[in-house]
Amino acid sequence: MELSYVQTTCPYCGTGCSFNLVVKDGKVVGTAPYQRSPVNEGKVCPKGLYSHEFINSPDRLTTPLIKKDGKFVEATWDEALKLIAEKFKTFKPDECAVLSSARVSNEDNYAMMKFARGVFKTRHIDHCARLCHASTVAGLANIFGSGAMTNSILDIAQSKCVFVIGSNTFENHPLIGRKIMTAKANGAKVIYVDPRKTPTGKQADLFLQFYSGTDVCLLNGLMQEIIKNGWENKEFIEKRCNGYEDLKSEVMKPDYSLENVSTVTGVPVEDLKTAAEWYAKSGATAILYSMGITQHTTGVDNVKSCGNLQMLTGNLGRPGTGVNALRGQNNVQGACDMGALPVVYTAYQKVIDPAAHKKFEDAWGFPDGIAEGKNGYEVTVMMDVLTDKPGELKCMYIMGENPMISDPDLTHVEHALKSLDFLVCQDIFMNETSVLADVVLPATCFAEKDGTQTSTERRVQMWRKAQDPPGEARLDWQIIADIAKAMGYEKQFAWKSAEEIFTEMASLTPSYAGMNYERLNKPEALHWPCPTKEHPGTPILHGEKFGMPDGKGLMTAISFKYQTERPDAEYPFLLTTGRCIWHWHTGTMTRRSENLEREEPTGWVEINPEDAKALGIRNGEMIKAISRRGEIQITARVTDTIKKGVMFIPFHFVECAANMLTINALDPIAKIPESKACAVKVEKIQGA
Ligand SMILES: Nc1nc2c(c(=O)[nH]1)N[C@H]1C(S)=C(S)[C@@H](COP(=O)(O)OP(=O)(O)OC[C@H]3O[C@@H](n4cnc5c(=O)[nH]c(N)nc54)[C@H](O)[C@@H]3O)O[C@H]1N2
Ligand SMILES: Nc1nc2c(c(=O)[nH]1)N[C@H]1C(S)=C(S)[C@@H](COP(=O)(O)OP(=O)(O)OC[C@H]3O[C@@H](n4cnc5c(=O)[nH]c(N)nc54)[C@H](O)[C@@H]3O)O[C@H]1N2
Ligand code: SF4
Ligand SMILES: [Mo]
Repeated sequence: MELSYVQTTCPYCGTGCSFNLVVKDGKVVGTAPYQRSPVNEGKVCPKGLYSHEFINSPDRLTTPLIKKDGKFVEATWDEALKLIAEKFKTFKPDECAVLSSARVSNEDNYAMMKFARGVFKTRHIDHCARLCHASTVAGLANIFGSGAMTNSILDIAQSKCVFVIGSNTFENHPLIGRKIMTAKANGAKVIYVDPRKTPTGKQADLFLQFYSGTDVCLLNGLMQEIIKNGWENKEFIEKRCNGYEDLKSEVMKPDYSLENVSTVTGVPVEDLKTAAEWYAKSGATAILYSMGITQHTTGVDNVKSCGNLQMLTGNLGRPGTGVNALRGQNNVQGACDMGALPVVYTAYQKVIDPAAHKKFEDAWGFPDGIAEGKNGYEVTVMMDVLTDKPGELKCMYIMGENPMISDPDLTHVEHALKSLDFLVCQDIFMNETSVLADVVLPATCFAEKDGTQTSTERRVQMWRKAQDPPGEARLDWQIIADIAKAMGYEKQFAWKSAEEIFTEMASLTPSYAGMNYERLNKPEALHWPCPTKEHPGTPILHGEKFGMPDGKGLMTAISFKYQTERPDAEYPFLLTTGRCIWHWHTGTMTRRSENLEREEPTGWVEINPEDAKALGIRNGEMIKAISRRGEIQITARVTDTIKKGVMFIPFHFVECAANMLTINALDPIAKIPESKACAVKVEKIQGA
């Protein structure tokens, strides 16, 4: 039988690799290399390689499901749409909240944003970027005027010193990890800062193993050492930055002497000295960071500190430098760009700006107006409002998110979601959240649709349809449009294709204005900002000036603060959480992939051998991990890759869900939860 090949973009991480889907008899049966993408040059990681395995899983949702007497029964689209439209119409505007999705296309997110603001007329729209890079979006916008990765993936290979902090690049952005190795092969030094010696750490020339939550202390210490030695880039600071004196007066405090920093972080003084010297003197140092920096109550502070260090050493706006915030989900950059956030329309046009509000109101022409130009609630705040202010939020429409595994303190999330009057979930699989829904809607996955997604380096790339959806499943944007039409908004949702949505979106979105499907349909695609049809796109930001009103970057004094919950006599260990290479978040896709599930069939807790010995715990033993929020049973993995006093649990596994333990403490500005630091104890299971 003949095989056909459909080029597409990976549905997993923000690296944005391309590959071919192999199609036989109208069904996707495998993946094959696509050599011409400059991002991954035909290579993929295991998730990309096996991304065909979940597509035709027998568990795919194939018809709408309506809950009757506590049980889901199959329904027709007509029944489901009628019920949803009738119910949705009964709520007042701000009683509804929407979770959009970093898993779906730009077109799907734009449709959901328009639905939230124009049909629900609610201010409350957000998505998982809140749990992820909310600190980056807020922090970098504040100091550079733009909240995105400054340089491109290819550019990392040109770096002379790669400083990786709080990113396990080799497991979580493996094809970016490959660029680090290219830089290393060309003579770059790699410095790795993490509580765990991960596969990324194993490739480093210098590994600073430190306590979770002490990032600002460490970064301020490096800055003090740089200034003491006169290694700062005076010309860059003078010409391109404001705030140097503020920054200097903070980091030169005795608190950040290398001796003090060593005590707080647990890193030897000599290693801190070497790091500062390599960093400042390389000529082109790139910072790569991800969740180890952002997921803290000090997330915005941590992000700004990374910016401070790069401004101090003049490592911005040139090849091989930059503040490279590695975005996580395949389209989290795009979902933010599309305005699936409570404070902005597309391209970060503020909802509180009357001109922006009017622009969208006029363009969309809703007969009865769009949501007031006021900020809405973040995902994490929605959950708190649901439990703390009964009756304020009553209805939720969730597309492609699974907060019942991914949000902090799951007991709290369960209370929150159960208090809703009406919940609609739209997904490709039944998940831990949709079991709580009143109606579940079957969506199409990446292999069944055309559309665009925007990778971490702001590169906008295409998805291409390779097979028909299973059963009655519909396109995400189509479902949103069907609901809108059933509620009386025919004209505003009359799109016939994803391309039509893109055209409408681009006309309202300055950084995408010069893009269209024809221009994107090339191996290298385009990086935003791309303001005109002639513009070649922008791989590196901040070349000559920053996006601030006076064009200057803002250095800020950041003082070190500990995390909300520190270990104590009762809960003596620091718990951090994260990922492994084989699995994706809440496991809906990777746990349905035979080859991936076989590698890691369940979760574990990493414990340092000295701690394990003191507790009498053996490698492979089932134990209890307990926090003030809850407890789980989980297998102990005794390993010297983790720092003494720290424990690590991957959050992918429902049977030992890390988020039963995590704390719902939020960064005051970004409202991101502190997923990377709370206090726990572990116990042997009696009789085991
Ligand atoms: N295989 C796989 N890849 C993924 C994902 C996945 O689920 N699976 N998810 C994607 C998504 S959405 C995201 S956001 C990215 C996340 O990518 P990463 O940020 O790389 O992922 P994490 O494992 O959450 O955390 C990174 C590292 O932070 C370290 N860390 C813990 N606490 C601290 C701290 O206080 N400070 C510092 N500096 N480091 C600390 C952890 O030990 C871990 O090695 O990955 C993306 N890629
Ligand atoms: N403890 C702890 N918790 C964390 C983190 C951590 O490091 N530690 N990391 C946080 C981070 S960075 C993130 S990004 C979040 C991720 O959290 P989530 O976004 O909740 O996790 P996913 O598993 O990616 O869930 C996405 C859902 O989308 C569905 N889906 C996939 N494709 C499609 C599609 O095309 N259409 C539709 N409609 N649905 C689709 C999937 O089946 C799945 O149910 O988790 C956060 N939670
Ligand atoms: S590195 Fe990311 S984008 Fe590339 S194949 Fe792996 S999961 Fe997909
Ligand atoms: Mo993420």
